[in-house]
Amino acid sequence: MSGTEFVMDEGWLEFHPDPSKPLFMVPDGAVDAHCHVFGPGEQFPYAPTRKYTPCDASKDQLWALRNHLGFERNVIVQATCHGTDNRALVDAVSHSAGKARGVASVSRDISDKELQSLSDAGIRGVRFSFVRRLVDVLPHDTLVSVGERIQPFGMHLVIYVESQDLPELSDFFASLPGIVVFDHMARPDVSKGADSAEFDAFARLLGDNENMWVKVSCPERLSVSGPPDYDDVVPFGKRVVETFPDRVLWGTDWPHPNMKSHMPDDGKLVDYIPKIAATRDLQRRLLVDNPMRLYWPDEVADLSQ
Ligand code: 0GY
Repeated sequence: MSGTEFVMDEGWLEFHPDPSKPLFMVPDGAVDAHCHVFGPGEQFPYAPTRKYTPCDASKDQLWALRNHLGFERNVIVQATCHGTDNRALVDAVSHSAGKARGVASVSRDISDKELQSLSDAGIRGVRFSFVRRLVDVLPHDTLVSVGERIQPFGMHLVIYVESQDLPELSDFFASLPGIVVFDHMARPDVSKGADSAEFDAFARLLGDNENMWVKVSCPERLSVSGPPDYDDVVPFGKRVVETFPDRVLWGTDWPHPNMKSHMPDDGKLVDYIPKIAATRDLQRRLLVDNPMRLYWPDEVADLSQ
């Protein structure tokens, strides 16, 4: 499909052209554990089933951002606009000199051979979205089946869900095998407050299930008070980081798909980190120890010898 021209959706914002240099210096070896590559569409066409057409965001642009922000590694997450065609993701991970791992999207009929080849390429997780505006079918059966089949490959599940759907889905998520990572704190309604019944229920779910991890990412998506401080999201991130310091991850979410209100300055997003992880110890666990354990377990084992 080379030569296909993809036109970014109207109302879409391009990623920040010139993010500020963060004032907060991330610890050595920090991992941006949630970001995407998009296309380029001409080389890696977007899925016919996609709900949006993004702006192209290439691996080289991602590496430039990584270096600018002071990070060392990336976990690149397959976004719904690429469907289950993981070629752009695999291409980026394969050309990262070991500095990136990936989270793919797969269909139920994926073979063990294909899973093995994803694993060989550096894919460590499989993502399912329950966000209704992004997918047509909520993938219950597929998730159970794929969740079981990925375990021998050392992969885990990543789930994108919104808080209003958690009461209905929590028992189901608790029945899943292996590590289960929630994107963006399962998108709480921040206007309700971090001590709301809704967020208490999410904290209880995490407390009851030690296999569950959380990305404390995307204040820019969740905030009502808005940029650059995203103050209303801080109590949510802080609560999760302080209660579950060994099961949290952080990511930029670059290039910020579907952000229509504003486009965040990625440097300011990095400056948000010490507000939710106030000590060097919490920062190191959030940005280095946890993502290394999940995505580069072989290197962590080497270090401890
Ligand atoms: C995100 C957020 C979004 C989109 C996707 O897979 C996706 O298309 O992840 C969103 O629209 O909230 O995680 O980057």
